[in-house]
Amino acid sequence: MNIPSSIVTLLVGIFVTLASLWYGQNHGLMPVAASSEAELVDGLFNVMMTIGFGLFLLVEGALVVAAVRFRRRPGDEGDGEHLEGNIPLEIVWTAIPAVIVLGISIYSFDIYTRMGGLDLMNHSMAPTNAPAMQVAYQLKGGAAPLLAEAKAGMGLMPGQDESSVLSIDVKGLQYAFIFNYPNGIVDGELHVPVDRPVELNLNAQDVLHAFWLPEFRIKQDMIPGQDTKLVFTAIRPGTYPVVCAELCGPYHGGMRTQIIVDSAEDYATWVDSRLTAMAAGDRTIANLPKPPADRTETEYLNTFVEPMQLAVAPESLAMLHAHAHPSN
Ligand SMILES: [Cu+2]
Repeated sequence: MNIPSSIVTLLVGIFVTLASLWYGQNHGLMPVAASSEAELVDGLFNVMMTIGFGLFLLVEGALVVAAVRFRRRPGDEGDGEHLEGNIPLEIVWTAIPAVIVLGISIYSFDIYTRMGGLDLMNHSMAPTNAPAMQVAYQLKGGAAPLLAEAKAGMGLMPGQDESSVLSIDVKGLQYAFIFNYPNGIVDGELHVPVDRPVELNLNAQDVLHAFWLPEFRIKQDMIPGQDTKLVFTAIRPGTYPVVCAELCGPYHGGMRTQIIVDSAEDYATWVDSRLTAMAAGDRTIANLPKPPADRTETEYLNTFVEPMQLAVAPESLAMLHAHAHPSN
């Protein structure tokens, strides 16, 4: 049977296209998408997986076909045919990747903009709490420049209402995240209501940390002396991990907590329960990694750092205690 090669090419093209489109939607590489930002990022990621899988099929397919079809036959001791250059083919395989890369770069910039990545351009941010850094910038540039005031990170999505934003301060320290809510609640876990933009103001107390929400597809450095921020909108109630993604010391691997996405009513109930507990005199920070009952915080933390001949930074403990006894 002799099928014309144009038909074979057409069939291969249809198969590769359909297989790539299917794989782009069914690769199963991402955890659940729990924020509106995650849907945008996944859209971009799926397009890249579609293109990448199509290229994989074409390249590996050509390799397998060539290995079988042009294999050395028994008794064939001759050289291969001499081939040199093919200008139209070279133009095609240069132009196609160029178009793909250009397309992905435009699409990814569009996603970045829609996620609020350019928000810091049109906002005047609260000044950083880093006098040393401001001085450094001012010495160089004279007038206080943009960088000392703007917070790097993701802002509001275009069109989102600034007045609806729930703003939470997050402090990273060896080895915990501490969340300060607007009404004075301090917690070791992040509680947010669903479908409402949340702004996290990130800061580190001791060393570089990175605040990562894998299910929300966002991550931001936490930098001592330089505030950063992340704005996101949770779209799926549930409990998801919060992970430190910057090697920050010997117990870095234990620097995780969770984000609890509640309905608006459940979130209000949680706020009320915490406010009631605080009014009753409970000043402890809930949900921090807990030392066993027979050991103090220092002893507990030292079990992680003693083998490395390191000490717990006294400021870290002071920070915990300052939150535990704000009246002192
Ligand atoms: Cu860390």
